[in-house]
Amino acid sequence: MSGTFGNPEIVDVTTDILIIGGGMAACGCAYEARRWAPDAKITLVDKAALDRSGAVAMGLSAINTYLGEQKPEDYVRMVSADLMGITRDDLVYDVGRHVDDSVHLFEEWGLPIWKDKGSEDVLLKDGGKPVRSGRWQIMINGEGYKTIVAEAAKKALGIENIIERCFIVKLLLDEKEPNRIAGAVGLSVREHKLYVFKANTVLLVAGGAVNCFRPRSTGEGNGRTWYPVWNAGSTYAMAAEVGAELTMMENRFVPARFKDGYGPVGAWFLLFKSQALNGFGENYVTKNAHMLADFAPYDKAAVVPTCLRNHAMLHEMKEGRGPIMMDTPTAMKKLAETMTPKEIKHLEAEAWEDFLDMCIGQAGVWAGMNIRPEVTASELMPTEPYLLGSHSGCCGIWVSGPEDLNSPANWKWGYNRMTTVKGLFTAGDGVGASGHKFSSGSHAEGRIAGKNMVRFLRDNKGFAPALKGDIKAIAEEIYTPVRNYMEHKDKTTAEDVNPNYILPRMLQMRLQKLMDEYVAGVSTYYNTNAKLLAQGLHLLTMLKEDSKLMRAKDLHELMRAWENYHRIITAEAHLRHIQFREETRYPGFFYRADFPKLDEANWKCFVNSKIDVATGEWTCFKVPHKDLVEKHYSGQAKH
Ligand code: SFD
Ligand code: AMP
Repeated sequence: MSGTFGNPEIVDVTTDILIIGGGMAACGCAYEARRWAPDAKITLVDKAALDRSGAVAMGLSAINTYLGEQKPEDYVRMVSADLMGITRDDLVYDVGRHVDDSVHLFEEWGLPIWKDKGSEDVLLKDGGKPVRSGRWQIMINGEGYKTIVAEAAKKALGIENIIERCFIVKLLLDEKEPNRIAGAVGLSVREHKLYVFKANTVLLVAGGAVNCFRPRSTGEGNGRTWYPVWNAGSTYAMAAEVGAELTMMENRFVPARFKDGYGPVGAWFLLFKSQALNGFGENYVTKNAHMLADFAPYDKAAVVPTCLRNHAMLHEMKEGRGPIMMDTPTAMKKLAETMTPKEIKHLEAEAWEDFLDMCIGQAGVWAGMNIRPEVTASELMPTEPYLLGSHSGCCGIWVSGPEDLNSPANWKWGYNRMTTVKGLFTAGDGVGASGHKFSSGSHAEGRIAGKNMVRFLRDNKGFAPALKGDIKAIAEEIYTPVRNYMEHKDKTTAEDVNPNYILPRMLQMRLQKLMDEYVAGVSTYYNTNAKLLAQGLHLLTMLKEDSKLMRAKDLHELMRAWENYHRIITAEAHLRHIQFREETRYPGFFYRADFPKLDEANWKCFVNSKIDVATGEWTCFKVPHKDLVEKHYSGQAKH
């Protein structure tokens, strides 16, 4: 039977390993799981097309985690300091010791990696020396990065095991065994089909959360963000809804980016050695160094933590000393001093290529505004908040870690990278309390998860998943926005204006407005307090109630509706965690104005949370933190 709009064909798929998402972590898992389980059925499902889905869609111009001669211990120190002391050393170390192997694979698969003079033709794994932009970062020609990584995943799984354009809406638990994953359900965004997956083990790697907050780009610029718009918090929301424990959901990333185009700054700061200045030409990080001492010892980290750099920038903006400018002309002039005219031309080309490789819109802004970086400085801005666990942020899901690192018992209760729901694994943006993995680390972590899922599969061979819940009722629920539309569309002469339903686009604006105003978005300079949060939660609860009234006039809008639902749940986790943590741990990312200080005595701990699946009740609680690697905050080590 083939489906019609509103009455989809139900497609049943039974598999051993189900991978939800098609990004860096998913591709890593596909590759590794196939190596260890050549005969297992492995199915990957992506809401988009694997070749260009996820954060690496446009490509990237650097791989931000490549250790080379660095020690994993030092990587652990850097990550911990950048995230203000609260990370899981076991998970970070584990990424550190495995990440280079993924980068070597990328090179083998055809990714061009910049090399120092003299080792141009030597592969990294054979001792080739990469061009380092920073201590941890290496430069690449990466516009084809994602297609290259996806190709290997496709080859590993076989195209017949990859389902594209299918948006997973919810995970399903097992009917017989409590707290045991059994499958997932998703809608095709191209055909009238609803997919019902049964699986022994599931990897949930649907990326971070974008567009929970009102973006700076509104009106004609709406739709432009730094992180990918199609990562809608599905990872956090779907995990939370089946009772998986979340961790550090109060954390967020507010990147400093080139204004309006969201172009990344890393290459400019690290490779081109450019400085960011206030409107009066002052280096605000040096100038405001005394302010950062309020957040000791982290101000003495070898690299000033990302949030503290923002803190210094925001101070200038609030005091009226904007705009913040990236001084590209001085940086390029300095570099050109020792260059031939041909090399200077090449440098100018690299300045553009940095954006053409990963953020084409920024090159568009430059072209449209007559900006030549060697002549004109460019404005920077702190963006709207993003929720993620793989870049310079660490919100996510609480997972079991490696067994061999002498970590506390409650950090390694099960299989490596398994969540607190049996059989449900995650990686990349999904794993909390361990940021700075970036593209390479997310791939490596996907591989770690994949290998352990194969072990899990072997140990649970006899398991026959039985889905909890009535699939007919679930299908009905998923198609509610379609019913809302069908039932009410003729009661109006203007399809988009109707008292009986709300457009997903409108609901999204309502969510973004309340998150912006109450939960420390850009309009309050990232400030909030207990009163604002309580009001925000009230409004969010009302919004959640109204979300049942979203309409979908086509499959695309149906996906939009469910993306928004995932955003709401993710936003709620973020809000509740911020409410719970009574201190300002990440100044520059957000401020609890009623608790403006760092409080090491009471809050040097993880904040975890969990939804009770029976009652829907959400609780937050403290989990003790421990350093496994000794930390130094001398400020002496140089980047
Ligand atoms: O310049 C569903 N990142 C950078 N990493 C680097 O190594 N170097 C850089 O240069 C980096 N920079 C950067 C980066 C990202 C972006 C957007 C820009 C610049 C502009 C970060 C990395 O890209 C990032 O850390 C990893 O990609 C994270 O990997 P992962 O696997 O956790 O997420 P993903 O790749 O976004 O994939 C998510 C997938 O899930 C799918 N999906 N599928 C089914 N159902 C659902 N409900 C789904 N929801 C989502 C997506 O389609 C996707 O396939 S720089 O700024 O520093
Ligand atoms: P970004 O382009 O901001 O995403 O950063 C890319 C990489 O450069 C990440 O590893 C960042 O931590 C690092 N980075 C960016 N800006 C700075 C800076 N001013 N100082 C040190 N490291 C930075």
